[in-house]
Amino acid sequence: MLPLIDAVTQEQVLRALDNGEIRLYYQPLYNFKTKQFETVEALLRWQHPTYGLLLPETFLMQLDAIGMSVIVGDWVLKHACEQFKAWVKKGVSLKRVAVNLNERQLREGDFVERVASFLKNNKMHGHQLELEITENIQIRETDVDIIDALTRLKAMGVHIALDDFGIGNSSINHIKHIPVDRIKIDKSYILNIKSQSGDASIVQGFIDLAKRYHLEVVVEGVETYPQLVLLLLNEGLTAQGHYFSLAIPAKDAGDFLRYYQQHPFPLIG
Ligand code: G
Ligand code: MN
Repeated sequence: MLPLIDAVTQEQVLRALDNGEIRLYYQPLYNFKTKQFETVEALLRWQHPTYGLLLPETFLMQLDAIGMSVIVGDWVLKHACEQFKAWVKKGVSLKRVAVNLNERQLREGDFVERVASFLKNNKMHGHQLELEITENIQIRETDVDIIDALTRLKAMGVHIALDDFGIGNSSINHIKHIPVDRIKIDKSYILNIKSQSGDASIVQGFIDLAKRYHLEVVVEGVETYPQLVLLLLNEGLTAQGHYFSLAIPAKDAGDFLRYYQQHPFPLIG
């Protein structure tokens, strides 16, 4: 586990956004059915002058504590949409860009309108954006405002993914009352898979469950060929992980996508 960074001020965060220390990396997701990288997930990184390259888990709580999570969340949405548009303009064939949401963003009264304006400003269709909701955002059936916002987003064509599936205590409940398009099985399950371990059957159980609810499945954290073999046994999955690509800067992600539009991804070797 990385150390959490010390107290950070609003000014420092604004400056870091401004001077490019806080930036987006992108990780492509491979669809086994179409054999294409159809989605990229935008992932926040902070190239910190003192601490080096920081992953979001080391600073998101700090942002939240100083009331900056909505500002940074909106910044991510805006930049991911702009990047998507720039790729499309350059002829990269990409179905959608995925963005991680935080709970406060989702609870803002005008969130749906803000998403609509980011889409409009970048001439994007709703279906070209995926919003990932993490399992640790507790959404109850009584959270009518959130469920209403998600329902309106879905009506705009926006895809909704349930991130970190399986590690929260409400995974199954969530897929029952949130309008979800796909689940992303948490990487901890796949990282632990060794032959015949219980985790392989848990992953299979999640896949079967998703099928019953007609949801797409993304398996996260695929790093090795043996992990991939398990996934090849199921049809139509999408996979994400270091086996395919790390999260990489936008320029590299564009090159990667363009290359694999023309060449099959070598699943073996
Ligand atoms: O919670 P979420 O699924 O959005 O987290 C994505 C994080 O997981 C990113 O920081 C990304 O770099 C990391 N990640 C992506 N693929 C892999 C992988 O194959 N192995 C490991 N250990 N981490 C990964
Ligand atoms: Mn995610």
